[in-house]
Amino acid sequence: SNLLAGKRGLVMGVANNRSIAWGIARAAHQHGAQLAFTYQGEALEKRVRPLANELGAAVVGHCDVTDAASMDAVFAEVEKLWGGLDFVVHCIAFSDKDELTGRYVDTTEANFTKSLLISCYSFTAIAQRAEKLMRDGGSMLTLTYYGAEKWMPHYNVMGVAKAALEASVRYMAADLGPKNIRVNAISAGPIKTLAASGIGDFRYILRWNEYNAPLRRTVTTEEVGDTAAYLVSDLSRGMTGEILHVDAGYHVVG
Ligand code: 0WD
Repeated sequence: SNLLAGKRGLVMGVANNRSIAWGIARAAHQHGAQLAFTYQGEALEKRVRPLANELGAAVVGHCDVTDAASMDAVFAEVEKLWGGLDFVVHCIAFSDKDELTGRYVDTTEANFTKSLLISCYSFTAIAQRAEKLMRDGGSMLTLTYYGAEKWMPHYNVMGVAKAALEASVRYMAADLGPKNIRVNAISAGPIKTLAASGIGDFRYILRWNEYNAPLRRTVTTEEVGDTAAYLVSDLSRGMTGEILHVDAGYHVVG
């Protein structure tokens, strides 16, 4: 379709072809969006460049969200490329794998700080930069998980980080609404990605969702992508500060 024709979107957090960010990019591309990707480090650059080429997307450079200069640089690239921006998709999270098992209460200060910085504050830091380029309004989107709302086994500090991320969606929606910039999140059901493989007993969580979600299955990155296309499009123009569950309905039973 041409739902997103004329829209320019920055997609952050493609690691490989299983990434949720890649599912979102493909959906946005199908609906006519122009895209730009960032990558984190040289190892991922090798994976991201061919994926970007598949969609005719630009690659605007290395971005590590713990390095403000690298964020400034990619937004400067976006401004050079397009002169403005219509949407940004944030698909970035991190916790030390050793703390994605066992008890939350044992979280170290160092990993707490790093997890919250990368998984929560980075969306705010990106919003600060994207706001300047969204002169005609825009849409900002992040990814969250049900572990923000309820205790989930092994999710630990990530659950606390996602709760903070969801709160930041509401605060930024209020701050940026007067500029017609909308801020929303998708709460995705579990999907086997690189990041997810760090979570203890992840296969059991997938199986549990298959047995218990209303649709009796898990979701795909394509399904998350289709909802993302809606959220970055004008079809959702009356929505902001929303957390939409794309989880085969698990949140009504879990
Ligand atoms: O079940 C799942 N997979 C779910 C994921 C369910 C619900 C939500 N999510 C969220 C994640 O928490 C994350 O916010 O979706 C988002 C995307 O995650 P993903 O697609 O599951 O995982 P992946 O393909 O690994 O992409 C995450 C990427 C990183 O990959 P790795 O695995 O190399 O850490 O986040 C990026 C990196 O590319 N990332 C960073 N980017 C810039 N600076 C940084 C950083 N410091 N750290 C991680």
